[in-house]
Amino acid sequence: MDTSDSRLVIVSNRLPVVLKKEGPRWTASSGSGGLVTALSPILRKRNGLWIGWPGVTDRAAAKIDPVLARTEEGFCYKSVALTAEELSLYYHGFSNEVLWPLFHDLQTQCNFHPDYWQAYLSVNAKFADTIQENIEEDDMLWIQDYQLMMAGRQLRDMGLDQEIAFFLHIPFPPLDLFLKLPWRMEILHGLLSYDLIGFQTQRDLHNFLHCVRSILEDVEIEAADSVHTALVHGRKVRIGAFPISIDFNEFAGTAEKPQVQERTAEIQKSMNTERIVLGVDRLDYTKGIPQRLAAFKIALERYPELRGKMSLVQVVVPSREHIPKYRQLKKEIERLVSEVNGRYTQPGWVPIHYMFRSLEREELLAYYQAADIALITPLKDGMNLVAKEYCAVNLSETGVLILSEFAGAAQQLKKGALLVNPYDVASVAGALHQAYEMELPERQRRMQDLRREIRKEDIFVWADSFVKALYVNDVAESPAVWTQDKNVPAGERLSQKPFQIAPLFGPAYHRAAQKSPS
Ligand code: ADQ
Repeated sequence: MDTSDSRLVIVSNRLPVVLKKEGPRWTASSGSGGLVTALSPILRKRNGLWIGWPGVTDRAAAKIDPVLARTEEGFCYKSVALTAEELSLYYHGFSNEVLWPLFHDLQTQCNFHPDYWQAYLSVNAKFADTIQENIEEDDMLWIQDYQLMMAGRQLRDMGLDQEIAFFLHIPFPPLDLFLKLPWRMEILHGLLSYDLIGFQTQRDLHNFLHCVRSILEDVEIEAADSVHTALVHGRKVRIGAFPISIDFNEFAGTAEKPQVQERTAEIQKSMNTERIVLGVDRLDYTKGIPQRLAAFKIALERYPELRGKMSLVQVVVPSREHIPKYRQLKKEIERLVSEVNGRYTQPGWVPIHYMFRSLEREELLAYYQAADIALITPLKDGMNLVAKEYCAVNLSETGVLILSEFAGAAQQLKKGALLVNPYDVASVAGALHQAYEMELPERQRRMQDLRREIRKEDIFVWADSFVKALYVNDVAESPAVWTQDKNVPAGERLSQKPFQIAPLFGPAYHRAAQKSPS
């Protein structure tokens, strides 16, 4: 089949549109963000379609479709209506209380409620229904992220044989953690229903292959340099690492604007400190904010020369506050901030400036630019775009990036960044001191290196390489993707030896799981 002209259909939990109600009328405008920026040109070229939940519950959603049809993107949107209950169990429940913590290695934060799984399946089926109703014969499908891992399986059960790709934006956990998931077999079978599976990093890819080899029978894996192949009952599933990135030129260009430059200078002046350290995160326990504050406190304790000279600006974007764990986290952050400030504030100098709100885009870029040091220390992160955005905006090329080794971005940025273990708060404090003392030539060399790397592998390279891998159905012709170490032969990078846990998963178990997902 010649697929070169096929239409591309993107499916994600949320549509990238901002809906507003003015009186009785709804209006829709295009959302911002890396994904929509990267995919819009491809969707326009391929006369594409984007399917997802519009962000309002089902009663309003009925009125949304005509509004979505009127947006001027050059491609179409189609909404999937969800009830408040579905949203609560599938999105807040299974997606954010089971998959999110487990896939970020934080198993103790999981709530494996059985009702969540049923809701996850039925909402994935709802997405599959909408896809089936709107898809045409030669369409290519690209499904996004952890909320929709079972949609492919449900589409196959409906008899759909189109090419379907899936990209996981969050990490894939190691075997020992994945085994804790009560629905591990179903999820693996679900993922293997896709034709192409993309992960953020080589580590996630290896974790997935290790789980497949250890848990499933009858799946053969052929390792290759870029995209690997799993043979699943005669079907070929291509699996690769495609690290997502940012629109480097757009970030750097916006940072050059006079109003951003002016605001940068204002921020620098108002902080009244020699070095500004910046942390920017959504409120989330995966971002390691309390550990970061503890590290900053240790830095002030151990290196008294930093007092009065180095301030931390911590921006936290409100998120998921209806979940008790997130409310507790907010309280913990506020307690730590006031403890450090209570102890070290001096006339005219404050150690931590804390903001709990979302910033306008240009304001955010001014903070990036004003910062001498970015302190980005998630306990685990799929990629972490903030790290890349900070570097793109650092036009002076004098900033220092301190980055968690558990952020996906660390694999690409390890040469220029100071990598830290976020749990080792004393060594994070040491890295802060090292960044404070670092001479200009070293800072420049590192930042130039970081910016070169990010410019070279921007969001368009990511989207293009993934879409090409989807359209070029031959592994040998698939575009090369970034790999951890190109000098190590693929066969050696991937352990060929399966980890044997077969007694746990005998034939009866496999037969039962194959019958799932209901
Ligand atoms: P997120 O968990 O949302 O994304 P991240 O990659 O850091 O994490 O992206 C956050 C985005 O929010 C950035 O683009 C940033 O500019 C924006 N932002 C941050 N602070 C802001 C503020 N105060 N005001 C306004 N905007 C702000 C998920 C995964 C990540 C993965 C991405 C992309 O969890 O690991 O990198 O998807 O695949």
